[in-house]
Amino acid sequence: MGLWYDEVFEDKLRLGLKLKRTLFTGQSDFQKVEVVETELLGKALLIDGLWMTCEGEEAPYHELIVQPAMVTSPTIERVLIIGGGDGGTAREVLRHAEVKHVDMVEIDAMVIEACKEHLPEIGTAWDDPRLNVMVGDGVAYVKEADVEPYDVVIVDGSDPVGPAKGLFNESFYRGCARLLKEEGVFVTQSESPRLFKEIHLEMVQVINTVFGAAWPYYYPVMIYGSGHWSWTYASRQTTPYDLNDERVARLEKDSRIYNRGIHHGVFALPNHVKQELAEMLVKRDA
Ligand code: SPD
Repeated sequence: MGLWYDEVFEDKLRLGLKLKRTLFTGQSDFQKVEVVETELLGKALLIDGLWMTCEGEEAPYHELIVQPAMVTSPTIERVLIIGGGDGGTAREVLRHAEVKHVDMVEIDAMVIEACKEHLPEIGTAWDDPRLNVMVGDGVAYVKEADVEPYDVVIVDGSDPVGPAKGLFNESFYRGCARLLKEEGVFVTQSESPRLFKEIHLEMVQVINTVFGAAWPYYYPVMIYGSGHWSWTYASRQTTPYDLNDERVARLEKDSRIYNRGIHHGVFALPNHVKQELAEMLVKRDA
């Protein structure tokens, strides 16, 4: 049988991958951090026993959390990333030459160090001079930071347990809105619409309340529970349909997943979600 690593969902479902070997295990002040090598999906990061990212399935997650916001925000000079300690989100943001400055606030230095050492294939932009990495609490940052507003704010956190719990409530989203330009774009990972449907829909509802509009979008990510993952896009003035054609054309050339068709496709909603969003009065134009 060999050695397997299973993420277990409430003692009801397991998401397991067969391991080749363990590369790193550490206990930080916040959480257990592990890097393993799997048979199927290459090297992978786990936090508190939950799959966070892996070489073989990181592209759909990182391209999709970043690019819909980056091709629609009118300007993309200043970007804030909360979380993102593996470096994949920063890498995707920094593909755009228009980006001048990225602040990244990751709570756990051990995640950054373990990923720099063992997952350099994911975080390929650590040395980019436009990237400013701060080890600190993203919740406090969005509440207190006295900085110029950002064009794009991206929340690339873990699940709503442990230190990431504070990234899932109205007060946190209000902090993100405070730091965002009026026409800027906010995006967060928003859990599985199948396995964690209630959490997902509640997030969309609260984000809609804060920004006045919210667009959940979906794409498969095999390494996360149910394989059906979501992100939620929000803006006070911009919509996911305000595409900058030049940016899309540049990205399409060397993205693994992202292209114009995918961009439109991910925002298509199943009927039951449309109905649930309408009942929650989430403003939608498609
Ligand atoms: N269930 C896991 C959700 C993880 C979302 N963030 C992953 C971090 C990848 N940069």
